[in-house]
Amino acid sequence: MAEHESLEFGKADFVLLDNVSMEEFMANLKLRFEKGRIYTYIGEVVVSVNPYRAMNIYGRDVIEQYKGRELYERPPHLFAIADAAYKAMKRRNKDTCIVISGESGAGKTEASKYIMQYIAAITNPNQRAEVERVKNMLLKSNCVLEAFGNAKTNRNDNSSRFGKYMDINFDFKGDPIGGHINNYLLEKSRVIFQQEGERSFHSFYQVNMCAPVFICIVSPSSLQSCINDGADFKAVADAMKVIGFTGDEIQTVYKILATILHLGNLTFGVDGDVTLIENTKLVSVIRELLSTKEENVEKALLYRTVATGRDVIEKQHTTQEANYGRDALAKAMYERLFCWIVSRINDIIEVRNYDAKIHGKNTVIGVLDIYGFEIFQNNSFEQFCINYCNEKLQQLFIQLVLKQEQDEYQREGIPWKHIDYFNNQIIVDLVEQQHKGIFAVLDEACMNVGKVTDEVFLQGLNTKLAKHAHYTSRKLSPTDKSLEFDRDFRIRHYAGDVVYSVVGFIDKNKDTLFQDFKRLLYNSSNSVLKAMWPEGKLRITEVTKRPLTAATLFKNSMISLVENLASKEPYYVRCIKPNDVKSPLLFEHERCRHQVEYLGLLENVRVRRAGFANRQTYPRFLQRYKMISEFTWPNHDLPSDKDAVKRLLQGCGFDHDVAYGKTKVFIRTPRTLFSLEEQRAEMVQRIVLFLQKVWRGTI
Ligand code: AD9
Ligand code: MG
Repeated sequence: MAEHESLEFGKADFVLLDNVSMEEFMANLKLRFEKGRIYTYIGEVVVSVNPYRAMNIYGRDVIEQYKGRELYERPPHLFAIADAAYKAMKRRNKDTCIVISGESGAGKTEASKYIMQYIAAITNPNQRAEVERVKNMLLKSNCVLEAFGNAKTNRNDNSSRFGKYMDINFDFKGDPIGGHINNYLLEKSRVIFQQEGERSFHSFYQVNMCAPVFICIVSPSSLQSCINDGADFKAVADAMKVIGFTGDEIQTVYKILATILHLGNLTFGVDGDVTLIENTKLVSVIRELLSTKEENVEKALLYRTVATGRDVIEKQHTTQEANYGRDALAKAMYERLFCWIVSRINDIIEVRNYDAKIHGKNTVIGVLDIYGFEIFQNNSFEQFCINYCNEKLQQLFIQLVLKQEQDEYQREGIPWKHIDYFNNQIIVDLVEQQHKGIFAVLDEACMNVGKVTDEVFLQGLNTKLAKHAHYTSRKLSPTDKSLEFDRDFRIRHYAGDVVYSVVGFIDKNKDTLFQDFKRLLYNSSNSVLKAMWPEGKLRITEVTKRPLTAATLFKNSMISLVENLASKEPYYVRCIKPNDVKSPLLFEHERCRHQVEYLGLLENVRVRRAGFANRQTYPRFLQRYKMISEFTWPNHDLPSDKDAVKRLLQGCGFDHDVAYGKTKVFIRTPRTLFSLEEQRAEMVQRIVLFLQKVWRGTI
């Protein structure tokens, strides 16, 4: 509890609430939001409410206040959690991670940037050039990744459409010497389709505004936005240069973006039974952008090479197939571009510092900023993956927050008491379980030799999951009004019910890109583009392996992400979105209550409190409270600090409310802590008065 946080701003830590009820929790959250206190603790977890306005709390002066301090010495802040993660890493040589969660628009990405800025600001006191370079790269990479991986959605003007986990590596001095970014499933379908009111990725608008040389054509209505694409274009171009992208590479990036925009305008028609491209001029433009031969572009768009036994034939597309192929090409080129950008950044920021290798110590802080839970008007395969990802993170939170407590009580030799909570493992299993899970049913449907349709997949779900408490569909619940169409199924997620349309699941899962396109891009004379498509080297007869499906790839990447996070010491930021209209003034009670509920924050407080509301090491406890006891002030003569703390608490009559661990004293109820704080404040007051009198000469 921070002394300078007066009650006017509510309780700085929810564990200090008089009663742990939803009403009290919400009243405190609201009061703090209205007073501009957007951060509140639950022990070491930071609860953050998106302020939707610029806050003057991230400057150099504030950073200085948090540097090297303990969590409770200052008002709750992201900087305190960043500092705690940094200190744990440095002092105890531990890998740590900061997991930021919350629904779309709750403030995760902003939080992750402030955390990175803080870490950059407090490290490298000796201004080593190599470390400065690394820090600069890490910060600049955000700007580039956001341009290519974020988009305006109906929930957030700058919504992350990919998951990002960034490791920052530190040397033995605690200075950043490199990093690595893992990216997770980009929502590439956005390249070809956006729901009403939404945009494609920022990068397209930036290049369209600022690189007229490529004659980009985008329908004007989709350009309307409050986002300053012109200024962003410049910032991204500068960032790419600083990071070390070559001129050729940057040009290729623009060319790929332009190609994708042109592909969007390409239409097919029929003449008799021949499929043809209607706007052939565009083919020339695309050819030039891709540095390939004109007839190759046209051929790849209209024909597919297929191997039948030993024969290789060219099969003409129907217009439907041609449309499908064009869209798949646009999506794949963008996804490949995005992954290439990430890998280029990784090449540049990877650990190269020899110091670290000599000293053998290289610790890591990981920062996870992933797409938040989302419910749209239309929810498809992408929302399904995003929401599954959030289920996994919630599961991790449940396990680790409990596990951490358990570990600590065990370590300190204190008995542990179990607290009930909703365990969302059942939903995680519903999605990822082998043979029976939704991903397994989807993969099975995709493997069908005969009819492979979304309906077959839905039938599979209905058969296998008919009795599952968290699954239903129109077929299973025909009278349910929320299930409007036959194609709908509904999942009861930890964060709410989501109706998914089955349409497109099969295609998106198979994620087929005709080999002809891969060959086309590999055969480009632009070496940067060519390098992005190494598999284009294979001849059609050499392509035998069935690639892993999108669902399997995503599932595997989520499982390894969670394993990775679980192997580190985690710190949590739980973000809350106060309203749906981006207002800095509105605290929509029901909206917030729902988030508090599904994030399990109340249970978090209970777990934290049922054990002990507060714990402090013996020396730290003494440092703070020794002035309230004659046995410890100004110094004690007992054999150990632990004995001194015991003597102090017995003297105050609090002995019954505490437990003495090996290195820490555990205080059960917040009242005891309040009381200690009050006695301390009283003593401070008395000392101040005394000193004033001495100073005035009245004593
Ligand atoms: V998503 O899951 O990627 O769609 P996020 O990442 O949770 O979502 P984001 O950080 O992008 O949300 O925040 C949304 C918007 O809220 C930002 O663009 C800011 O306008 C606003 N925001 C969020 N946090 C802060 C803050 N600490 N101070 C001021 C903020 N504005
Ligand atoms: Mg985000």
